Amino acid sequence: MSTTNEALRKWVQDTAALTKPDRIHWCDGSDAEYNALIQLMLGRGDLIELNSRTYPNCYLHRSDPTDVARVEHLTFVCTPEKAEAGPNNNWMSPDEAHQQMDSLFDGCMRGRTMYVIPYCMGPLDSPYARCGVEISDSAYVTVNMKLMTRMGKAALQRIEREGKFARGLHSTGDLDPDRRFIMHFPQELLIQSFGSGYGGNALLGKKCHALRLASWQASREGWLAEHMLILELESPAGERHYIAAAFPSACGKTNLAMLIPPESQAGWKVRTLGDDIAWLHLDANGQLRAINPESGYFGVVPGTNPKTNRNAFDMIQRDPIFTNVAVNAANEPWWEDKDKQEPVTDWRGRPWVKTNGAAAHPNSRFTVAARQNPSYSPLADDPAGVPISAIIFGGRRRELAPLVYQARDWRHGVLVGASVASETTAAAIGAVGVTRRDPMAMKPFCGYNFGDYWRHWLSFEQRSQQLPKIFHVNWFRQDKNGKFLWPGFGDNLRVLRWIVDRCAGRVGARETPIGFLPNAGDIDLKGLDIAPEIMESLLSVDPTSWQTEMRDIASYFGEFGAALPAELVAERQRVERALG
Ligand code: OXD
Ligand code: MN
Repeated sequence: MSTTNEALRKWVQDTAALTKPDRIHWCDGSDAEYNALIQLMLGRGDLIELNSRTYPNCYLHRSDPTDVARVEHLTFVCTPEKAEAGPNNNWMSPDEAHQQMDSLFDGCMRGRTMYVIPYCMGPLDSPYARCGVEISDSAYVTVNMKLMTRMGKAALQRIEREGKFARGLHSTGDLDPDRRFIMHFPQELLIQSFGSGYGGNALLGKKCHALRLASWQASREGWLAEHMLILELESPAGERHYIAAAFPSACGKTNLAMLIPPESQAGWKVRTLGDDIAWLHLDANGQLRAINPESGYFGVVPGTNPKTNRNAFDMIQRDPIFTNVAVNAANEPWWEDKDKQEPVTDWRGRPWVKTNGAAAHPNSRFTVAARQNPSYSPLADDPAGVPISAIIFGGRRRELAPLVYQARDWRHGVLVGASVASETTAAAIGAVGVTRRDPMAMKPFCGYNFGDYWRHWLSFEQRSQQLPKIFHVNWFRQDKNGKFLWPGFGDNLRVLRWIVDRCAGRVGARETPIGFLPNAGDIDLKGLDIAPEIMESLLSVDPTSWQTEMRDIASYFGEFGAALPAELVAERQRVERALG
């Protein structure tokens, strides 16, 4: 197999000349190809078959113990000018990065197969979708790309029709952490990733293409590429709203996108359009519409159980690839908080001993096709996407941020998004539980200067009269003893209901300096055992703490110098003044 697209044919040829693989395999995306690759990896020990009676077609991959999460410190944006990448990114000049990567890629595929993986991010027939080609020497990456994207022949046909595609070159190299780099060249629509076989570092359609390159492209073309889930909320009367929500990695996007209403909320339905990435475009009428560029989930496994997320739990009973989970005596995948059983083998394949810490790696993952989700919305395949009523930002914050508040307008909403802070999680290498600014949950994923990115967000105000309403939520408030104040999970529906009621103009609110908060009694607490004083503290705004927060935001914004939009400075000052 080859291609009629001359640029692609030449790139494959040049890449083969550099990396010197033994074989080149053009992926067609068929099930037969997937099954053959699974067999190949089973034969090599790269995959382990799990109990085929209780977990049919499920496999376990153990990654190198040094290669278990995204590596933000080794991820670079390589633009001609440093200011284009901004203080929010590591920067290297394109010349230097190319030189360094060329020497790493030189001969790195000797003895290996080079997979050419054409993929489409978004429904194949959507004008909002974009194609890419990943070249990789990893069969694990290839099968994951089949689950996560529309991969193969049809994507190649679209590339041949349109002539446009992003290029991603990946090699696992020798997995040496000192020779590991994830480079982005936005102006060349090019990604180069070396030395990691793990998720967001290696499945280049996801964070590298659909967020870093796409956010840069979107800023030039007038749309948004965001780290957001997309869900459909249907009321008992059949009214439907579509909500996009941005939370930092491992803060519950998958759980919210697959929410199961508690018994007391009979008749409400949540359907999933996406759990990680949204591409948002204004249509001809000024309505913001969203597509999910992905077609699979790469979700965090620990904590998934029938109580926290029955849909996710059910959808991974067959067909997923598990990465870095533990195994029980019945050769079934096991992870913390799955059930009361004991693991026998930990994520590294060692006999399980309690003193070694978690049996499954805290960032262990499942990869599964989105259609397996019981709450999957067929609208995820609609080329026109869905109309968004509300955008939600949120973070993991023990203190300060109330359960929910609404920005007073779009400009204030941009400030709320730009001010998001959250405690770090195991999704990236580094300390866990440290609060950091993570604007729009895009800190690790924005492919250009945040100052320019916020300006781009602000520009939507001039382009539409009917933008979505913007909200902030915090499911993670704790008391002095570290106990969560809000039950979260299915009960978050109660907050979503207030949000759509606000969008529909059906409910009032209390105006505060930080935005609109629910009036007492406006969040439906039927069937929930929560003390009134807890609700009061979940919905309180302490002006002194918020003044400190506003000063902290000012000092963070200061890092962006002249790139910081004046409107955002003025908006922050307005809120600070209102706090007294
Ligand atoms: C992810 C992440 O894997 O955000 O989605 O790290
Ligand atoms: Mn993510």
